[in-house]
Amino acid sequence: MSDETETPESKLTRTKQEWASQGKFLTGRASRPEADRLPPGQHLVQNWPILDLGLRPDTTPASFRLRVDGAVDAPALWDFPQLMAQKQTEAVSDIHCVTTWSRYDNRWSGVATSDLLETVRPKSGAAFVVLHCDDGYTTNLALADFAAPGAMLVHAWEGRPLASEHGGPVRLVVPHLYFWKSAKWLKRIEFRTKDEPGFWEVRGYHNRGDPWNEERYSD
Ligand SMILES: Nc1nc2c(c(=O)[nH]1)N[C@H]1C(S)=C(S)[C@@H](COP(=O)(O)O)O[C@H]1N2
Ligand SMILES: [Mo]
Repeated sequence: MSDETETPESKLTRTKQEWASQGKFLTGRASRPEADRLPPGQHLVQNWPILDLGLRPDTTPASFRLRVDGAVDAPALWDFPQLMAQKQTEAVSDIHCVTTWSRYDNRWSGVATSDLLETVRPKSGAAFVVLHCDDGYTTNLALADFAAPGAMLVHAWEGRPLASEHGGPVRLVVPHLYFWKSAKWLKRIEFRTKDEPGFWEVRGYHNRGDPWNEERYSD
């Protein structure tokens, strides 16, 4: 995984693309978060695995810049102190990775996406968000999913600065969707009127990624 140097078309990427074409891990059972905390086909882990393309950017709090642009009335460009000066939120949520591991009770600190939206004010036609990252990774979300309760720009985990291998200084966390939607090393949030599939979404992974509906792969 991430302990070897990998390009985006690495072995891991090819393997995960094969899983998508085979429908690997699908149980065919749907559920709801109110009924089952653990989504179908998932198993619990106690550690926190590292999953990414293996291109570990060296972004630091000093070099961090976050651009928020596209279909918004008030575009923003924040450095790390400016992000820390926004209204801060703490929340606890679970992680569900499409490779079948889930991790409960992660305590995040950062900026709620709902508060970001009040600051940048998406235009009426804005309906999608594309997250751009320092390793070249992208992922897309419907604006409603980006804005959902619990979604936040995270800079700390369990009260400590978010480690670089987990996407620090700043990553997105969208707890109600598979974790590939939770962009690490966030550098740009682009609001759009039209959708634009990201890195895994063009490689056979589902456009939305609801774990309780097993939206692992596109059909
Ligand atoms: N920038 C970036 N964000 C990313 C990825 C990536 O490769 N690059 N991988 C995604 C995937 S597939 C998962 S499962 C989670 C893993 O986050 P973690 O390494 O903190 O567990 O990050 C997501 N966000
Ligand atoms: Mo993943």
